Amino acid sequence: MSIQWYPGHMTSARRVIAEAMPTQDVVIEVLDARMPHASENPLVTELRGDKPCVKVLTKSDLADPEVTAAWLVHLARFDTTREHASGQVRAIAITTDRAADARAQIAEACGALAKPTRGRKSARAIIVGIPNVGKSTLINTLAQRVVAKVGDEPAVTKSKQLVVLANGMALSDHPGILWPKIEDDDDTMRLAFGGAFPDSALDYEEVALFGAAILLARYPELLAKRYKLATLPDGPEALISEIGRRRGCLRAGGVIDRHKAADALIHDFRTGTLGRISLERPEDFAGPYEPLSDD
Ligand SMILES: Nc1nc2c(ncn2[C@@H]2O[C@H](COP(=O)(O)OP(=O)(O)OP(=O)(O)O)[C@@H](O)[C@H]2O)c(=O)[nH]1
Ligand SMILES: [Mg+2]
Repeated sequence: MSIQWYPGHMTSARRVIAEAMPTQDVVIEVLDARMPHASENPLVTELRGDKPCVKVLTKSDLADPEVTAAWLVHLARFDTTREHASGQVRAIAITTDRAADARAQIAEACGALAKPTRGRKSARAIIVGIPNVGKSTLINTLAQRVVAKVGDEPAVTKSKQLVVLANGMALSDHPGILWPKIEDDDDTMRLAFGGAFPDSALDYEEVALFGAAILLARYPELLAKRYKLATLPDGPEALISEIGRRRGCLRAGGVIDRHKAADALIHDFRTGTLGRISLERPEDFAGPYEPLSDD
């Protein structure tokens, strides 16, 4: 599935981020804890260059805790976006359900990496990432007041927001950015399943079938529990049909409304109603994710 969605404000956001980057002391890159690989934007990697970076795996309340722990170990050992291990990258996992913990972890990680430059007393940090990942929620959590509008759809933030925290750190929030061509189809589908693109840009059924395959393979017990299935359907197509039957997604004549059934599954995943689910594990990846040799 290719996604035809690259709103104009993303082009200007990219320019604004590029212009701001030289004066930043640390980059806060917000990733989706359910898919830290798919949600890592190569454009952010390119724009941040050698700036110290805190990778914040957010929405960890929705992700499988064991898998998140594995990602943190993985990301702590390697800066996955580069060829060489780097001391300039730290990874933490947070959830807005635990705001004080989120504030403490970010303060600690930024404090360790960001040294204020150019005679300033406090550091400057820039918050970047893909759409709908939780950037503005994070800036509000850090500021302990509402400075940025948030919403459960992509492209809520359309322009830069600035805030100075109680500790003096200056933070900027930016619109979510994507990169013009997402090379990997599976990455695109994971991003779609998680809500990084507007629903109008999606083929709901295709996205739900993709998610259903992962859930059947990795979280069958959560599916069985949520949809009260004594035996699991033998494939994604059959699962969507069964969800349609169970949830009463029917059209005239008793025909299953597959679009509605797909919508139900996507909604149950995104809201956490199905349970805590990760779509990716570090061991799913080779290439740049291969352990680096010590020499
Ligand atoms: N469960 C859960 N939801 C979260 C968390 N952080 C953010 N959200 C939700 O994620 C949705 C998107 O949050 P935003 O902060 O608007 O995301 P954003 O990255 O600023 O999005 P854009 O400005 O559109 O790029 C909202 O519905 C938030 O309530 C979290 O830690 N856990
Ligand atoms: Mg926002």
